[in-house]
Parts: sequence; structure tokens; C-alpha cells
Amino acid sequence: MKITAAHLYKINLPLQSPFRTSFGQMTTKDFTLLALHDEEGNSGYGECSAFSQPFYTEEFRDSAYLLLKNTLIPMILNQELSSPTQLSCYFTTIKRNNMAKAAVDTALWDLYAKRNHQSLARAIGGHKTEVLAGISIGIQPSPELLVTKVRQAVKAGYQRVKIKIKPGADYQYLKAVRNEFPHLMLMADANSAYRLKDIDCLKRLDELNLLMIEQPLEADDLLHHAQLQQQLTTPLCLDESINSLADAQAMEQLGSGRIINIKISKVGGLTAAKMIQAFAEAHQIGCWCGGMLGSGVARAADIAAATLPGYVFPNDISASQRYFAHDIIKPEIKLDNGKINVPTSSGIGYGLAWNIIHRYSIEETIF
Ligand code: OSB
Ligand code: MG
Repeated sequence: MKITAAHLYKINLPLQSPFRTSFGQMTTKDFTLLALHDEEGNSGYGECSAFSQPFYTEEFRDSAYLLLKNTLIPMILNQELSSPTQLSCYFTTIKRNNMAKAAVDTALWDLYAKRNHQSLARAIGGHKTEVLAGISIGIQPSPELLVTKVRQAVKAGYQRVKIKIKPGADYQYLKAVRNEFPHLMLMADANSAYRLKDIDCLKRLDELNLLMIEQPLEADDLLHHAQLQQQLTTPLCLDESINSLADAQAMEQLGSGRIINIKISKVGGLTAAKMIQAFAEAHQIGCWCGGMLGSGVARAADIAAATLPGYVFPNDISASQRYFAHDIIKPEIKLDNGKINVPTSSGIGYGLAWNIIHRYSIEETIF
């Protein structure tokens, strides 16, 4: 497989409504779309999900765009690649920058699957025909407004509801939801907003029968996560802390949590996601697929990842309409009884909505 041409698009896609986390608010999803073209006229697509500011990891959209443009794409252009798993050999001299690398990895997997007339899910070794859809709800102005949002999500069929929390917007908010929905699969995501000294605040959440608490402490703080987990009955799930297989191994050794949110983007792509999933499965650590408010191209890769065996919890994979009035894929992703059907056509299994891509592109680079 030879990459003979490539396209980068910097896109600012409007969100249906602002999304608030403990680190800030977003009104557009700013990302980079990568198209890779081979010598036979096939095209593969991948998203670089880095946000406009480095508030989730150290990467940000413009840093990733530059790295893709000046370094990563030139490194693979006109090279003979037998499989996407070879990519790490080309990128060994480039440290981290996983979201930029993930764009190349996912585009290459899409291309590889298309060349083999396989769905992306099958190409990476997944067998599920549907994946469980969950929804992530941002921090709301009041517990009452949060309950209204959760009611809408439950009505739409979401199987699991995740609530963003931070100190001051945690117990009362979650309790209000739990009172209304005693049996709902409910969880919380703190995006590192707490410190170990806040342990009493977090212990209080144990009474709410949460499925898990995601990333309460800082990304590089596996030790304190282990101390916290020992004192909580609710399982901890690590998100920002797990960027590689080595991170997952350290988490397992230390007991820093019991569940991993594997995001394709932060781990550097589908090849790395597969390795982490296999390790987790072998060590009874449950996984699920997280999202980055991604466009349809990112979400199509997420759907494929979630078909792997170790993905046992509902995922942060929502319908296109949850985030975007206009997604960049067609048909849009829809829920079917709280699940998403895995496409069976080749590659990511969706076409691209070029009119939407051109409408919201702010910069383009052609190779
Ligand atoms: O921590 O999982 C996260 C959105 C932006 C940044 C970080 C996170 C999130 C989400 C949304 O929770 C997940 C989604 O794409 O639905
Ligand atoms: Mg998270």
C-alpha cells in the first residue's frame, strides 16, 4: 500500500449546544481531518481530535496540524506500507503527540480495510454487530436542569449516562439524578478536578451506586489514584492517565483503578487501542471507548474499536445529532434501541458530506 497523495482540512464544526467540563466550555468542535489516497485511487479518512487549547492533554489543534503537515505526512508519503501496524516504525523518532499520530493511524486503517473489502471493525479483529451507546452530559447550571437533560437522554434511548462533575457541582447534582432514575446506569467524570485531600467529597459518591468515577485526580497521579481506589467502593476508571500500554500496565500493578476509558486519539490510534484492550482483557480490567466530541469520522473509528472483545461497558458514542446539526459523514450515526449498528460496508462504512466539510473548513493543505 503506497500513499501517493494526502489532504489536511482544519475544520471548526458548530456544536448544537455548548459543552462544559471542569476545564472549560466549547461551542465548536475544532479538529483536523486527514485524507490519505493510495496508488489505486482509494481514500482513507482519519480525525485528529486535538482541541484548540491544550486543556485535555498537552496537544492542541494547531500544534498537531503543524506536526502532521511538516513531519508525519512527509514521513509516510510514497512509502510502501504492508499494514497500518507498521506505522510505529516510521514514527519512532517522534515522541508522544498521540492525537496527531492517531489521525494517520486511523486513516491508514480505513484505507487498508477498503483495499481488503472489509469493514474497519472486521479489519481490526472486532466481531460485534452493534455497540452500546452512552451519552456524556456537560456541567449544567443547576441540578434541576441536569435532571431535564438526563430525562431527554433516557428518552432518546441512551443506555448509560455520564455526568461531568467538579468540586461544587458533584454530589447534589448526581443525587438529584439518582432520585429520579434509581436504576439508570449512571457514572461521573471529573477530568482531574479533585485532589486526594478531597477524598471525603468523593467517598460520599459511593452511596449513589455509580457504575464508575472517571479520572478524579491528575493525569500523572497513578499513586494517589491507587490510594483513593482502596478507600472507595465505586470502581475508578482512568481516562487522561492512560495514553499507552505502559500506562495500563502501571495502573494494573498499582491498583490505580479497575476500568479504562480507551480513546483512540489519546493512545495514538487503533493499533495502540487494540494492544491496550488485549492487556486489559487479560487482566480483568473492563474497557469502553471514550470520545472527544468527535466528528462522524472519529466516531466511525470509535464504533469499530468498540466491537473488540474487551469493550464491555457502554461507550461515549452518541448519535450525530447529539452534538452536530450537520455531521461530516453520511448517513449520520443514529441510535437503534440504545445501540449503534456496526456498518458492514468497507472501511469506516460511511461516506463523507463534502458540502459540510467545505463549509466549515478554515484551512487546507494538499500533498
Ligand atoms: O473526558 O471523556 C472526556 C469531551 C471532551 C473532553 C474530554 C471528555 C469529553 C467527553 C465527551 O466526555 C465524550 C463524547 O465524545 O461523547
Ligand atoms: Mg473523561
